[in-house]
Amino acid sequence: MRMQRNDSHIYVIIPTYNERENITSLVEKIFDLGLPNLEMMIVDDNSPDGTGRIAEALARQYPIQVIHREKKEGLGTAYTTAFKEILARNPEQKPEYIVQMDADFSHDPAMIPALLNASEAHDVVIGSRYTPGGKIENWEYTRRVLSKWGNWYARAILRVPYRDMTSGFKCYRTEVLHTIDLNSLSSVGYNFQIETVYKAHTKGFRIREIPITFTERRAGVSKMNIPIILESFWKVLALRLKE
Ligand SMILES: Nc1nc2c(ncn2[C@@H]2O[C@H](COP(=O)(O)OP(=O)(O)OP(=O)(O)O)[C@@H](O)[C@H]2O)c(=O)[nH]1
Ligand SMILES: [Mg+2]
Repeated sequence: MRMQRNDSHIYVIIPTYNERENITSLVEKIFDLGLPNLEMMIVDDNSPDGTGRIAEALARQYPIQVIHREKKEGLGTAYTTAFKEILARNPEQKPEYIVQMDADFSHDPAMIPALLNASEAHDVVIGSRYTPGGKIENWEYTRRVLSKWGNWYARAILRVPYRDMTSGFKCYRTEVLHTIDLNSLSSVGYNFQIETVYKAHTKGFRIREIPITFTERRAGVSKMNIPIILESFWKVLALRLKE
């Protein structure tokens, strides 16, 4: 770890919807990493399983801010809500690192230091399943094909070199979030990931992929559905046409 990072703040944002089985152990594992100046934001959409209440209990023990939204409004707006909160706290644009990850242990908290290290020389670091060394564990065939196809489609249409545009495990430097227009991010589902990378790319930010092993959720229920897939199909086209 180099000096620069030791005094800068790290935010980890975790959106949750019905993650009761995962949230406590995930939070513990992240704080057990012992990273200096790490703060967490959990954005919970009034999860019927009580994840929001568990998060509040955790916030009494750890430096966590819980943002409660009234109803399920999608992953994309959960992130932009947290991004805006972080930017509002940091009007001078001090160097900060903003990590985003899923609550379901698909993203291994042990990889957070690697994302942060790579962020010293890059503005956006993507934890990538499709970069050499990256892996996917326990994904059924249809999910693999869908993800591969979605990434191929985004790469081809948007003409960018990144292999894993849909990854939800990333680290941004503050400048990126200050520069891209957060109000223009409109995706509800995983297309949000494509949008953020693409906007950072068009602004000329340095983007790097590092390999991760992605593991299918071990508990809880998937929120993947047909509308989310369709959203990505047409929003990628729309992004390209807006150029
Ligand atoms: N606040 C909020 N969080 C959400 C919403 N939808 C999904 N999430 C969270 O976003 C993360 C990714 O969602 P997942 O359900 O894991 O989506 P996925 O990874 O595509 O699908 P599976 O892993 O197969 O379930 C998880 O932490 C979810 O709890 C939402 O509408 N609001
Ligand atoms: Mg998941």
